[in-house]
Amino acid sequence: MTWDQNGIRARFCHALSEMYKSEVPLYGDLIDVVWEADAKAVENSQKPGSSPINPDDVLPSRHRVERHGAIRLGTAYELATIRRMFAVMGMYPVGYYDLSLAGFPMHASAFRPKTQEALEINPFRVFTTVLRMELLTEKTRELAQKALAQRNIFTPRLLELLDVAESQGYLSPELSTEFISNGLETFRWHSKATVTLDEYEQLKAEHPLIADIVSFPSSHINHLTPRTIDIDLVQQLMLDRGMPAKERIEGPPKRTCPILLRQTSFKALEELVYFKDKPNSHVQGSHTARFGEVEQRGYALTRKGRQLYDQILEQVNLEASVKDLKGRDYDKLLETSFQKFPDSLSSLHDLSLAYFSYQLSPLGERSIHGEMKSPQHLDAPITLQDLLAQGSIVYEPLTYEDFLPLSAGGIFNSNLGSASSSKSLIMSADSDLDGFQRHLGTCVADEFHLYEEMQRQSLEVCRQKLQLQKI
Ligand code: OOG
Ligand code: NI
Repeated sequence: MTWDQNGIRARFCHALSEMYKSEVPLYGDLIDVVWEADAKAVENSQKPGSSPINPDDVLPSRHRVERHGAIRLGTAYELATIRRMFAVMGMYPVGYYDLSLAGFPMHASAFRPKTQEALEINPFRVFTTVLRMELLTEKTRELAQKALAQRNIFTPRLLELLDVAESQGYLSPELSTEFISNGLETFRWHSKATVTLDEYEQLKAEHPLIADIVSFPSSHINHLTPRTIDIDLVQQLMLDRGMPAKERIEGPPKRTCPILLRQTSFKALEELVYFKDKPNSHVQGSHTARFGEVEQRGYALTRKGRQLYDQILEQVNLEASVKDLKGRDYDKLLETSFQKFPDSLSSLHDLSLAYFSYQLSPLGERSIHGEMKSPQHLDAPITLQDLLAQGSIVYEPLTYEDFLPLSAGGIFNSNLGSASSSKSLIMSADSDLDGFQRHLGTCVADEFHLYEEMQRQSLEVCRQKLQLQKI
């Protein structure tokens, strides 16, 4: 029996996309806009003087199916169980995100595939936050605990299937199909709240996200984000079509060599909600939770690159707040400040600011087939620099597969209602990786380590092909 975790992940991602399209029609419109923008970007790139984009890199590849989603959980049980569920689809927790830094009583990890092959097939990732009960006031904590204890966001059949998958090590095709349909229920929107309107208001007054996490019977997916190759074009098309787009794109400025992640979104929808009232009756109210988002992914930065990025961004934000710069003025400052960040492939490589994958060039390939004198015959040890200078090895940047929720704080915030009243409690909190991992039941992987391994392995393949002792 072949155990096709990549296939289940791809099918699940597709099914989720179909479900979300029916729940949030504007998401379907956004997908159309992304298709149009990508096709235009490819067309523009064929014009003289532009650097051409190979349509094969965009059209049939991972870009088309690539999505990330976000869910918010309430308890350790929910976190540990979602870990088991994602593991069936070959998705594992990578990175720890302390959201108290932005005033949210939550911390998070991203579940995603870890290997290059799995990412190539379908890089579906889900940013998963969990509430930090200890950061709530006592009254709200009690209310949250009571409401969360009464729900199970997983169907009984899903829990059985997790046991089967874990005990036999795979799911048959029939069970995989059942797994997908049951799994979707965890992410589905429900307009019937599990709390009263008063309780909802109390939760919301402390922080709107607490109300979003605690008040419903599932952990509804709050956005599902497609990837584009030209986010500036998508932003323009969204505005042209009168979609309720955010004013500016979050993340680094537009560059020749894109780095990390740029994101924009359209505003959260106001949804009709039926709150609990007297037995068997409901009162109507509303909730804003779900929004549309689009992203453009750039290169993965090394720790050194990330430090430089954070440092520049911090200076920008400081200066912007002193001078009260917003919108275009902020973007201008961002652009000029980021001129300090090298913007050519060779400088990013030579200064170890980004991660790369190495490959033999056609020249390098010929050398191993004996058509050229192969480098191992040289006496002196060969360095990577030598091989690059000879042209035997070439490199391409690794894509950033993770998140920037704090730089996308604008997105988080633009989609929330009123500000928090317990911010001071949250703002003074320490991060709690240990607590997160304890609740998760496993360690989170270090994202820098994963990229470094990919880089190292690609070089190792080159070394073996060239039959060198060492590079
Ligand atoms: C998670 C937001 C994080 C992103 O793209 O940075 C995220 C949330 O709103 O729950 O999806
Ligand atoms: Ni997102």
